[in-house]
Amino acid sequence: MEQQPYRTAYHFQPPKNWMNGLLYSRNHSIYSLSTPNAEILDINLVKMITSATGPMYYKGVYHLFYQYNPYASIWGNITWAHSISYDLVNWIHLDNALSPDEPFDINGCWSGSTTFLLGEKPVILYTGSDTMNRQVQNLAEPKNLSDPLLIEWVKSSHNPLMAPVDGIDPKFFRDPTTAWQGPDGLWRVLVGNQMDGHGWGLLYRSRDFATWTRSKEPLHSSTRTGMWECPDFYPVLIDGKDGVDTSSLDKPTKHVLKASFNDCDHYFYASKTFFDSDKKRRILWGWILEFDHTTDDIEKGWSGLQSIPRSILLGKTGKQLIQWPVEEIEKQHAENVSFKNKELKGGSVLEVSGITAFQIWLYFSIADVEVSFDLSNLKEAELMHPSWMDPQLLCSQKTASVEGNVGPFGILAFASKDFTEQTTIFFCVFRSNDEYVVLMCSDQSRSSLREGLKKETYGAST
Ligand code: DQQ
Repeated sequence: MEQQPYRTAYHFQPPKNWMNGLLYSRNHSIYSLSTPNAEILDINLVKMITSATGPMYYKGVYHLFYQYNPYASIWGNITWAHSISYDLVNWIHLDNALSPDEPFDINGCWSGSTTFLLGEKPVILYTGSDTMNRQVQNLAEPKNLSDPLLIEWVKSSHNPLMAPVDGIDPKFFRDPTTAWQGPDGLWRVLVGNQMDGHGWGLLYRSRDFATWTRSKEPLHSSTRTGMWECPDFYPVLIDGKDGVDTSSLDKPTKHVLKASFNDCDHYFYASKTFFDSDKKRRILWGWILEFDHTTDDIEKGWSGLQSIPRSILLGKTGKQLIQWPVEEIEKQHAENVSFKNKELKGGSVLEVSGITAFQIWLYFSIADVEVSFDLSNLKEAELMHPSWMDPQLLCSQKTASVEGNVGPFGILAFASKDFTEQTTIFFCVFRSNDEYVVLMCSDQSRSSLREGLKKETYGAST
């Protein structure tokens, strides 16, 4: 491990090789299912990046399936790897659940989702890249339902269940969501697509989960998006913190529609949620695009991380989602370093000592930072210009080094001694009407001196 200082301590990682997964969302839209053709509120939520593929909870066990290359630390030979956990922190790696070995998936078992059918039977819907490199949707079922580890999976003899016909481009037809059941008893699923140069969430319906018919209208499409990868569609309680099952009909909910667009993305890519029926929460996983130059990845022997799983719920305004690390993470806290009442003058830096070198040497460990800033000059906050609608853009313009009236202030993580390398998480406060708006940015532009790496700036506002 001394040779691998950047392997993580409790972010999920396979022991070696490439992983991509299931989680990011550039654009979370929320709408109410009670309205037919409901109005979509684009809220450009927290921006993230990840690729998990079908997480779920079954008979006391958390399952994480993810996109995996069993042979190398670069993308290829895509397989559904399978790990299980009892606490979402410590993981046991099992045999791969799905390998590309049938005509309908011989070129890869790509992303998909799990769904619980009646009687709590979990099934997998996934995209296969077939003998002609066409993307098709397939079904797999557990061999032995009484095995809580669900080690063996059997591919359906009906595969493929959905093929790219009627004008669907076979290169842009993938990543089925968790299916949900409507009041009419029909199952529905979304499949990501690109048609006429923009992104779509194609809707399919089925009575028996084997025969699927494409609906005339997509659930949603947007000319502002490219191919929809790893769409996710799920309800969130309007009033309350509990998560709800994807097919839930009996509670007042709004629905979240998320898709990932590969031309640009944020903290996690290809994110995916699942409903934890034990603790009644909805948990979101994301693939953190952790990769170096290909030669470096091959040398280090691994690439890709999962985000820390986080509970997701609707914020008080009803327009934003709130995410928070699952409570299990807090139980991992060991050393505690705290201080109070430190005054920070403009341009000054306060070093937090006592949590770094030793741990970093052993593992690339986590420091959970809880910090409150008391601002004496809030009244001086700059007026927010009406054109500053996109927090992502604003963060890249108002970088950590652009001085404002209130901010930037925040945290310099992984800073080198001379500050030439640092990852900055910073805040700026603005006024808009009679309210304060807080802009939160994560600025990777100085994270590494190495050229040619992805160094993004992400942003969100409250
Ligand atoms: N990766 C998968 C695709 C998906 C993309 C292939 C998301 O199914 O669209 O590994 O990262």
